[in-house]
Formats: sequence, C-alpha cells, structure tokens
Amino acid sequence: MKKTAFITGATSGIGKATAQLFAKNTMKLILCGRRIEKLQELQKELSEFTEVHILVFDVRYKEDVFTAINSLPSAFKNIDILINNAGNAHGLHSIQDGNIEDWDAMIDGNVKGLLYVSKAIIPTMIANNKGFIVNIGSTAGKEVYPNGNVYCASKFAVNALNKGMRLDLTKHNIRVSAIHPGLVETAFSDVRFKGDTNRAKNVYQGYKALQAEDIADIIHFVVTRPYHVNIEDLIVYPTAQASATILHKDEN
Ligand code: NDP
Ligand code: 8X3
Repeated sequence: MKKTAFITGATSGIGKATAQLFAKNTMKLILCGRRIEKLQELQKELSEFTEVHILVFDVRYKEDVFTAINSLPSAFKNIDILINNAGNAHGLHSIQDGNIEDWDAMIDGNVKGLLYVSKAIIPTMIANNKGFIVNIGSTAGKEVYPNGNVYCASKFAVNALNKGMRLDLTKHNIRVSAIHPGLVETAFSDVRFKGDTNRAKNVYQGYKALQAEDIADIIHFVVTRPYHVNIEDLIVYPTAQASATILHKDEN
C-alpha cells in the first residue's frame, strides 16, 4: 500500500525537493505552505506520479493549522510520514540589534509551528500504532554562531523536541528522526536577508553548497529503512564546511 507523507514548507527548497522525490517513489502527498500558487504548480507537476492534496496555512496560527489538518479528505487522513520542514531564519544580527518581529517569526514558525502541526497529526499515528516524524533541524541547532542567536535557539529547540518526541512516542511504535543540515543553497538566505539577493548569493559562492536534492535524498533514505530501524539524528555538511564558522571558500 502507498505511504502518505505530509510535508510542511513544500513550496520551496528542501520541502519541494522532498515532495518531488517522494512523488517519483509513489508516495501519496499532502503539500503545505502559505503560497497557494506555488502549491498548485507543484500539485500539477507531481499529479503525473501520485495523488497530491494541498493545504494552505501559516504554521504560526494554531487555529489555521488544526482547521487545515482536520479538513483532510478521508483518502489522505492516514498520515504515515510527517516531514516538519517549514521554517526560516529572519535577520542575522547581534542580540542587542535584533528585531523583535524577526524573533517572533522564528520562534513562532520554527518552534511553535512545528509543535502545532505535530500535535494535530500525532493522534492519528498513535491510533494507527505506527508513523514516522522527521524534524528538519539545522547545524545551527547543534552549535551557536555569532549573530545566529534566536535562529540557533529555535533550532536547538527543534533538536530538543526531536529527542522529547522520540522518548514519548517510542511506546506507540512511532519513529522520530532529525536531520541537521549545514549550508543548503535554497531561498533560505533570500528570506534571511529580506530580498538582498547579492548578500544571499554570496553565502553560497566560492564552494559547492549542499543542494535541496541532497537533503531530500537523505530524508528519503531515512524514511525507507526497514521499520525496526530508526536513524535518530544526522548532521550533514557540505564538504567545504567543517563547523558553523569554518567554511573553506576558493580565493577567486
Ligand atoms: P526555503 O526558504 O527555500 O523554504 C522554506 C519553506 O518553509 C517554504 O516552503 C515556506 O513556504 C515554508 N515556511 C516558512 N515559514 C512558514 C510559515 N510561517 N508557515 C508555513 N510555511 C512556512 O528554505 P529551506 O528549504 O532551506 O528551509 C527548509 C527548512 O530547512 C527550514 O526549517 C530551515 O530552517 C532548514 N534548514 C535550512 C538550511 C539552509 O542552509 N538552507 C540549513 C539547515 C536547515 P511559504 O513561504 O510558501 O509559506
Ligand atoms: C541554516 C544553516 O548555518 O545558515 O540552518 O544557520 S545556517
């Protein structure tokens, strides 16, 4: 029987690449994001391979999260795999210069949003006595870097929640994993730098950054292990990156 996967942040980057790979491996998909036109485009593209349902909501608003998830048609209600991927960094400032709206967006989206979506889906997994939750953390959730403060705190929270979920859900036969990527070339830096494309591009110049497809491939590997195998935690860097602050760029 086909597995059903629910992917947040499917309009771009890692979430979109994961949806494309899952579709080609004939998983049924529930794709989520705020930008309806991007979701509709992807639904059209992937419907050639599998059944696709789209849900438009902002993970920060709990009523919207629950309304959207409760509206799923019965053919999509039995979710086997949840990919908690939606999230972004907003700004890169010292703690004293940080913008409070940016802090709210990161804590509300990356942490509370992940919790709301999980809270809405976990009861189905418990009732089915099976399920798989993959939390997309970050190397920023393992090591704090200068000016990363609140983004790093939000990803440290994802790391802790991954552990907490695993401790609490093991008795329900639910697998829980986190993948913590280093620098991945997506729209992430455009969002972080609020559309300053030159600054965003510079983040990925002078070395080969991870691509969204690299992370999708790893997510797919993790969720297709035999059921008795749970990869709890994976840190993935581009070869040129050794830590949050050590990145080897070409000189030219
Ligand atoms: P992108 O900006 O390309 O994608 C982010 C996705 O998250 C979009 O689909 C966006 O959809 C969705 N999203 C963001 N905020 C919200 C919200 N409030 N409600 C609903 N959806 C939201 O970045 P990435 O693909 O790189 O990021 C995906 C995840 O990977 C994030 O959690 C990020 O922190 C993490 N990550 C990224 C790394 C990188 O270097 N790129 C490295 C490590 C981790 P929409 O705008 O349509 O709502
Ligand atoms: C994204 C990677 O290093 O920009 O989580 O924080 S980093």
